[in-house]
Amino acid sequence: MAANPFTYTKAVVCGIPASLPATALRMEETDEPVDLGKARQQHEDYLQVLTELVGEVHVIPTDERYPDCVFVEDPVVVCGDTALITIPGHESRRGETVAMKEAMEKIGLKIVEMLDPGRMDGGDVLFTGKEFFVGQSQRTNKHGLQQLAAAFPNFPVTGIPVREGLHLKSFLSMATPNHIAMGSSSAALDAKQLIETEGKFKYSYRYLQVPDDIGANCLYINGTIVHANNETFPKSCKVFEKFVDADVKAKIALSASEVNKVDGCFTCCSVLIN
Ligand code: CIR
Repeated sequence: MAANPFTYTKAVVCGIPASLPATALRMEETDEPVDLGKARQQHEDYLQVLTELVGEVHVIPTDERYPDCVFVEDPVVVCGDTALITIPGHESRRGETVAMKEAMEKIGLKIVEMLDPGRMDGGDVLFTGKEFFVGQSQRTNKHGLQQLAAAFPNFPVTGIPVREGLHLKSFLSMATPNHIAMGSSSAALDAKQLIETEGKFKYSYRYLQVPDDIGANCLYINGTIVHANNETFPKSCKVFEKFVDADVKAKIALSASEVNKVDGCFTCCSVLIN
């Protein structure tokens, strides 16, 4: 029997390199520098929560050559027992795939490697448990989408243009097996509309709309939602706090304020494995 897609037994993470504050990629230059100590503390808290929720957490050694290496979601897409090693859309991130492939092999997953000219960041891949939605962004192209469809032939795949924001999951993520958490930007609303027209399982989704796009990025792990806390996105946090659903046993609020400054969020800092 196929595993429940939202039941996880393992996670893969990577620490935060000292090179992140000065050299991680960012869409917009902000005045606010990343506080490395705070970023590492927030990541520790995140790791602790993951360990409590999934049990087994594999840590890829931090690599100073790759300032964005903490964002482990991007060099791989895992579904069931298959790991698709991507070719990340930004050149500076391509070397991250070497350590990721080793980690996936060690865990015993079946490896499929993306081929040129495919490009994909895992942050563009939303798996609903029934089908994939793949952001067509600056980082993920149609060849990447086609190769993902070939790697996971049991699931329908639909492309969603991402015209604003970095990735599809910069404004959408799964809050329960049936709820898609979404932000309130026009990009988020357009994506929802496309899911409602093109999604093969469009009638099975409900939406949890929050005011902030990054505030919509959450994790749903073994019945617990991990979402942005009151300090980072107070209005979105409130929506999660009020949300009640039979599939939600618990909620944990965390801050990812420092990685948020370089366009990172909760989903991007772990790879979850059934
Ligand atoms: C980047 O631009 O690649 C990183 N600074 C942020 C990547 C965030 N990844 C994700 O949301 N999946």
